Amino acid sequence: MTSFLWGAATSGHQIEGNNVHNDWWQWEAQGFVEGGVRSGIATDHWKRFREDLKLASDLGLNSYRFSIEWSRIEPKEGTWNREALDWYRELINECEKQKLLPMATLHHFTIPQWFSETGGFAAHDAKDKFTRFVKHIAGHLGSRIPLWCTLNEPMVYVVGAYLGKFLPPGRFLPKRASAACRNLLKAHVSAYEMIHRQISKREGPWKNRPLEVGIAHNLLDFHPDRPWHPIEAWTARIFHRFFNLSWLDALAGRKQHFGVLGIIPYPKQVKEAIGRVTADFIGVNYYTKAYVQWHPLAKTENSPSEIPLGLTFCRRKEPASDLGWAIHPKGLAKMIRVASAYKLPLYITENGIADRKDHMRKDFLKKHLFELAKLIHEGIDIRGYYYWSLLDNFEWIKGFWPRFGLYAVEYQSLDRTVRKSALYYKQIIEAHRQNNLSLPPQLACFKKIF
Ligand code: IFM
Repeated sequence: MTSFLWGAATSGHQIEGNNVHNDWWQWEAQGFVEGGVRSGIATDHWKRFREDLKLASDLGLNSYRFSIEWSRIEPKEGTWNREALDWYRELINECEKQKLLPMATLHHFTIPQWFSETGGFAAHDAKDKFTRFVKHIAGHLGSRIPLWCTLNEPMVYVVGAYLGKFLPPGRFLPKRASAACRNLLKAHVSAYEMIHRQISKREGPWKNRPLEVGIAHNLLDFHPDRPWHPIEAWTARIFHRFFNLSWLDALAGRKQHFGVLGIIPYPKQVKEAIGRVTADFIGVNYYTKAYVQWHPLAKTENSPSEIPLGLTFCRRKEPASDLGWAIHPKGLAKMIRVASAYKLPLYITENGIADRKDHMRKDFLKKHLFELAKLIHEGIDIRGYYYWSLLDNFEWIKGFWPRFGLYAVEYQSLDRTVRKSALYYKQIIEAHRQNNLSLPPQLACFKKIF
């Protein structure tokens, strides 16, 4: 019997600290993060990972999603760092000890500085360099990792790096955006094959579980800001197709459409992805909705000035997180339905809220998990839920102020304190377990708590 995976997710650069060999480290030094903040030692997870995994297990979690930082493993091109590999080996040992099934992500926004200097994922040989790293990891650590995300949020990555300027290199370069989409798909397909090829012998507590490789894909529920406005209505549909569907179609072996007419040139098809399915599951990262705005002259924080379009993530008076992202649980159900049309198993690889005071998180969890329970009850094959994030962490261009954690981190002392909402999450997990429910969990179990 496969039990439902209850997890929390993190990423290397956001928690480990001292990732001095990646592009973010350089970008932070150039002052691109709000207030000139730098990731520094972050949450010092590099030293405290044992304590942190124990905290995860204290909440009753049975899985942990983390990323393997390429720049630590290969700080210079072709130089493999043994110590870093050993650290990840220890992390996996600790997962096993704490009974947390590991889900590893191989690219979570950061890239080694040397790779960025050769063009990163916009360069034609990106796939080969990434695959070399994947081979190294799969060969050395793979036998004990049953679940893999080759890429985290490839569309957020491309938009942030080459259109929206919130990830390095942070320039408006539509041709590179197009090339990066294509190369990321090539890299994914190659990593997908490499992991399956390289890991023949499985070991550890999950050795009998099928090896599953997918991506963690961010889906946004797009709406026109003014429903009557024909350009906004049309653009919302185009963005849905570009941002949400293009990767799902590509993973399903369908025709790829990584372009937007008049903005992002359509790249050539990646032949090796056509006519075959290159994912064993789809990971859904869901947070909020996005209102598309057409304003030929105005410039907003979220709108690159080069195009007359902007995005906002909530309307005035709409309940929203500290980051101003609308709380919209129905959107989770909607996006799961979109992904489920591709007939692959699903994991909710991220869902969470920035809520420093912890006064919205409990309700957020309750409403999103209720939507999830209904869909599982309907028969949609959803195999796990990972809350973002286990700990407060470095929220990229925003710095440390957004607080997503089940555990609050006090950045002076680095003390971790459990949030009340995390105890609520624990209660849900316990109730689910006590009812001894196999998948799909019965709604009754959730109703007891709701
Ligand atoms: O912190 C990020 C994470 O790195 C990717 N998904 C969204 C999270 C919240 O913004």
